[in-house]
Amino acid sequence: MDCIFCKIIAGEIPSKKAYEDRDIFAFYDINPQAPIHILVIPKEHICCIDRISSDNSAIIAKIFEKIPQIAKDAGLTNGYRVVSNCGNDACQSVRHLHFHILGGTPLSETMA
Ligand code: DGP
Repeated sequence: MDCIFCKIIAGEIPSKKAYEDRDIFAFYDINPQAPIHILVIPKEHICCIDRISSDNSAIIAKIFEKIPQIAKDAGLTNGYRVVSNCGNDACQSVRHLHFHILGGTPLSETMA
């Protein structure tokens, strides 16, 4: 499968890792949109939120259990935003489900 995030998980493309366990990988975004910008992804290839189901939702729950720790370890002590783009209208550019953690500065009040 020609998926850039699967290649990052496999170490075929270098990344700055923020967290890893059996099911989850987190790394710093190559094009940061905030002082701290981390992507959290399932190691299993799931294209987007549209493909979350009862078969894989335990991994999504685990991601959200780990996000506070990943944010804290990255120094985000004053809040952060979590975003996931799904599909064309949301400008999802990488079709491997990912959750952006953004913070390190006061963020915009608007989200769209
Ligand atoms: P989205 O637009 O929601 O699909 O976000 C995809 C993000 O992935 C975007 O912010 C840039 C990031 N990205 C794309 N390719 C790479 C890469 O090779 N390395 C890293 N670290 N981030 C990448």
